[in-house]
Amino acid sequence: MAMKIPFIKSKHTEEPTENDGFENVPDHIAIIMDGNGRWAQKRNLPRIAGHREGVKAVNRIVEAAVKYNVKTLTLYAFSTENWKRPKQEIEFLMKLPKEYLNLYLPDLIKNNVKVQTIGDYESLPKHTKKALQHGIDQTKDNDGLLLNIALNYGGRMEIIAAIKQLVHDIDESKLSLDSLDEHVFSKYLYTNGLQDPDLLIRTSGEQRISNFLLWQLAYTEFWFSDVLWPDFGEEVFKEALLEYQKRKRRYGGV
Ligand code: V0D
Repeated sequence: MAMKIPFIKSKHTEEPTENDGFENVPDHIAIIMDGNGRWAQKRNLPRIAGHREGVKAVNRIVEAAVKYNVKTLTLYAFSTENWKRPKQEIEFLMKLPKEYLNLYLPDLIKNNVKVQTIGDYESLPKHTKKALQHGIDQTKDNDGLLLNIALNYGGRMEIIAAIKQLVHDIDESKLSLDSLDEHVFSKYLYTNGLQDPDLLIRTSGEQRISNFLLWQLAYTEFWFSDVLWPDFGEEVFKEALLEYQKRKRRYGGV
């Protein structure tokens, strides 16, 4: 018989955290937050209105992830391909980390959430880096949910960057080619130290991985939803958890 786990203690607050009896919650969930533009289009609003609404959905899912005791949440916020978008849209997007943190940093701190980023951080605008650095600094000692924001991230680029560093280390005799294996290679990725995602969620009906976490998704369960990201919330998130639980049960018996 499967055991119900009605309460999970949150380390920070010492308050028991309700998790609705979910067992086998994925430790690491990655999400491709798609459908913001379509959400806006349907309402005759500019695309940026969809992005802004998407920020609220991020907050809902962070809160749900805390509640269900997820350890790591990796959100695909901006891809290396997104630089091809109109300049005005990019400028708006680059202000969203600050907008998000202005609204929600106190909640993140209260909920013991640690903010981190993966991707090419250096080529972001200065003001974006400043906002991110503030969020990272303010939450660096937290040990609850890891909120991992993929920003200026591309999976192929990540692998190339890893290989460059790896070859450099071989040149400097810090690494021998003989010792190279999957475990060693993964240390050169942005996700160094993180476990691979257990579950990938993509919203808005598209069923592709779009250059997200190419190496890390090798054994990940995929779950797709037609719901547009700005409409995403705890209810749909729970559906994904339930489906994940079912799949695990099926394979667990074999
Ligand atoms: C736009 C939908 C939160 C996807 C969500 C460009 C695209 C809203 C953040 C964020 C974005 C949260 C915490 C943090 C840094 C960023 C965010 C971007 C876009 C980057 F520490 N939403 N969000 N960042 N969108």
